[in-house]
Amino acid sequence: MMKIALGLATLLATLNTVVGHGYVQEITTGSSSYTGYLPYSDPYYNPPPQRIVRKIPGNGPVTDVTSIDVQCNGWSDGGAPGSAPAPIFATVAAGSQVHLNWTTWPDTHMGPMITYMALAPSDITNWSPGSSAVWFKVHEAGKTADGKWAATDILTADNSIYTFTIPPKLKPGQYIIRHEIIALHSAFAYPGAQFYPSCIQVQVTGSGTAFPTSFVSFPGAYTPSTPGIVFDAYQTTGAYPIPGPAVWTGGN
Ligand SMILES: *[C@@H]1O[C@H](CO)[C@@H](O)[C@H](O)[C@H]1NC(C)=O
Ligand SMILES: [Cu+2]
Repeated sequence: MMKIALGLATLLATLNTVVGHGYVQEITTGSSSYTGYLPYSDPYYNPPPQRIVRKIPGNGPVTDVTSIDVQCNGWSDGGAPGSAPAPIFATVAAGSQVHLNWTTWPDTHMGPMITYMALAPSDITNWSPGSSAVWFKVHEAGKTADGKWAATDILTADNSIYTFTIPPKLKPGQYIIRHEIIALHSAFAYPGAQFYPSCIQVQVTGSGTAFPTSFVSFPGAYTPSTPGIVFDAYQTTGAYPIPGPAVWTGGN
C-alpha cells in the first residue's frame, strides 16, 4: 500500500510538471469540506473513494464545443456520455457561499471562470442531462477593467479558491453545479480555447421558490462563433466578452 502510494505521488508530480492545467480538488461550503474527484489517484483505489464531483479523465481540457465532453469533462466514448453521475452529493443551503479549490493554475492560462447550475428531475446520482437545455448561469468573472483575469490573476491572489453564492431564493432540489475555467492562451482561432469544466452534485435546501425560465445546453451554449470563444488575449487591451447567457439574477 505504501509503495503504491509513493509510486502514485511520484507519477502525479511528474505529470503535473509536464502537463500543467488543473481541476477542482476540494469543495468547501459552510463547515463541510469535500475532496474533489482526483483523476490521478481515485481510479487506482478499490473501491474508489465516493465523491460529489463527476469523474474526469485527467487535468487536460476539452476544445470541441460541439462535444458532450464540454459538459462535465466526461468521455464521449465512456459509456455515460458527458457526465457519469457521482455516487454522493453535498448539502448546501440556498444563499450560502461555495468555495472551489483549484489545483495550482498555470500563469499562462488566462481566462474567465463561469458557473452554471441544472436542476435534476429526480435522483441526481442517476441523472445525466445529455444535450437537454437545463443549465442557467449563476456567476461569471472575466477580465476586470484594469486587466486582471479571473484565472489566473484573481484566482491566485485568492489562494486558488474561487467563490460563488447559491442564489438565496433558488428553489430547493438536487442540482449539478457546472463550473469551468476557459483558458484563452491559444484562443486565436477555433478550436483553440480550452475548457476545463467540473460538475459538482449538491442538494440545495431552503424555502425559496425562484427558478429561471431560460436555459442552455452543453453542448450548445457555446459555438465556434460565440463572442469570447475566439479571442486574442495578448493583443486585446479592451473588455473580454464572457461567453454564454447572462447571469440569472431572479434568485437574488
Ligand atoms: C486546497 O486543497 C488542497 C488539497 O486538499 C489543500 O492542501 C490546500 O490547503 C487547500 N487550499 C486552501 C486555501 O484551503
Ligand atoms: Cu494547459
